[in-house]
Amino acid sequence: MRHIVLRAALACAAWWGLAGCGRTVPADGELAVIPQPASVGLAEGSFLLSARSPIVVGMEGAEPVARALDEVGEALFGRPLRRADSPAAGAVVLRRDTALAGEAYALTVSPEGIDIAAGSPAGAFYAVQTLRQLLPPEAFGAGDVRRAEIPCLTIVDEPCMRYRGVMLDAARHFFTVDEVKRLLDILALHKINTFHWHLTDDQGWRIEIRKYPRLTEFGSVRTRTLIGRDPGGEYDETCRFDETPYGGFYTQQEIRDVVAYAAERFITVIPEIEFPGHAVSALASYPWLGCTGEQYEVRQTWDIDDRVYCPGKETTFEFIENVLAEVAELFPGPYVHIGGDECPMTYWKGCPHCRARMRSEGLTHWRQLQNYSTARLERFLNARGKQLIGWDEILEGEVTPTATIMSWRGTEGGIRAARQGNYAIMSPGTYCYFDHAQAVGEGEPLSWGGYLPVDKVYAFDPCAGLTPGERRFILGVQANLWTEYIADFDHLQYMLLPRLSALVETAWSLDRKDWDDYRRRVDRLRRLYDACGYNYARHLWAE
Ligand code: TNX
Repeated sequence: MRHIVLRAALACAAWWGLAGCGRTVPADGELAVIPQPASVGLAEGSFLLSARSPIVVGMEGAEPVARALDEVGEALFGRPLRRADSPAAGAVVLRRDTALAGEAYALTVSPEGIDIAAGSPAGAFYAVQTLRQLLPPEAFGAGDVRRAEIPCLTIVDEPCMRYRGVMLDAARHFFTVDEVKRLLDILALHKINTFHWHLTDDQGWRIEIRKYPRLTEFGSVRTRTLIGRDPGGEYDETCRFDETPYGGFYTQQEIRDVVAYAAERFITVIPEIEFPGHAVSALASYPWLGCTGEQYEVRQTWDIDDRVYCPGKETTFEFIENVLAEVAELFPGPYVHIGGDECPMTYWKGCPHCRARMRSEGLTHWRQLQNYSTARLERFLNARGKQLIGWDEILEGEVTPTATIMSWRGTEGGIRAARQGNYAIMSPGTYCYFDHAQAVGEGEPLSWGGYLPVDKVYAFDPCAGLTPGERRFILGVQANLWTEYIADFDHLQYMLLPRLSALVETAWSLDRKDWDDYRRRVDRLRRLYDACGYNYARHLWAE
């Protein structure tokens, strides 16, 4: 193969009249794409992509794809690629092929150029991400190569799951707009199509809500932060705190900016506004939201908190619906996540408003008070054209047939949801919690607990225990980055990579998973990580 490539490359270079001028980066000779494409057919020869290769946008809505190619041009040659109106020799052509499904693509590299046919611009975007992995990784970031060699081939590819997500908890620790954008770049490279943004929690409210300014003026800052492992409720003098006030939030303008940046990468953003639990930052801002009306501080430690919204009072629903109305406006995607996890009912049981609500609604179990609230918020969101997602706790008691379940306490919630006809996203702690340690030993940063090495991530089967009929209800999978112990973006990348590359083979190429082959391919991918300057768990590879 190698000599064929070389011969063709020389022929190509001669054809371009460029032989001998400038630096040419040779192709690797070995194909290594993650996630593994559905079919790869190698052909003889290679194509030399150069700064003179034009892009032909022959598909409506594919401008963002052309801009993604521009980024490739900038990384390789130090400048974007130019546009041409009609296919010419050496061009990269983007065109629609109605025979292909929405996210599917066919990428053909021949000595004459690159042809990208796709069912939609999203498919073409994924073809570009594949292309990036076919280019010599060393060339990325150099910005001064003249030509980059790509082997001739045809790749036909499409994902097996329609939901491929990553969640970022921006509440426990805050990540700037720039960092979120860099995260979105990483997700795009891995063909992730959903970014779940956890925006509120006990330790901080991170999204500007015009109607309730105290949420960000007051609720976005905690006066200090626990350092070290959380003892779970017992906070005595042995606990150490960083006494620096910690805060941050996104303005509505910044949210719009991130949503647009994600859309350019064919990533839908799902906002999460926690209700009725994980709410201390909201209650600290507006004490009337809680059962007792007491003034709280924004939480400074982790773990679960008893202080939750009061679903007995109408004013609580007025508040959360006003918040969700602004949120629904900001995020054009189909989903709004309302949390729903880990909601203790301690305060409800002693609250006259909650008791009155139980009576007036004819509820007999306390958990039904949460079911009542979820159903009410779902009606509100549906009326605004949105669908509700909640963590699997919303299945306790009863759930409406139309809510989507995010299964985190194992896959049981997702299985139960699928059996009763609710859509589900599989994100079990056992395989998808990237806040757990990926290695043991000295030098490993403090993590939440749990051990999730990359081979375990790879082994995840989200459809185990489901009949083919039930599998239809599994929309996909998601990795979760909870950030109690992840305080900066470098550390965040370390926790994410390379585990994300393992998970995406489940989301995109489940039937083609092969651990040994993945190991070979990820070795190539990490050189692209290096070239892009991403931080990852390097020690997982023997040099
Ligand atoms: C459980 S997963 C939580 C989070 C924590 C996480 C730590 C879920 C819905 N709730 O509040 O950050 O565990 O792994």
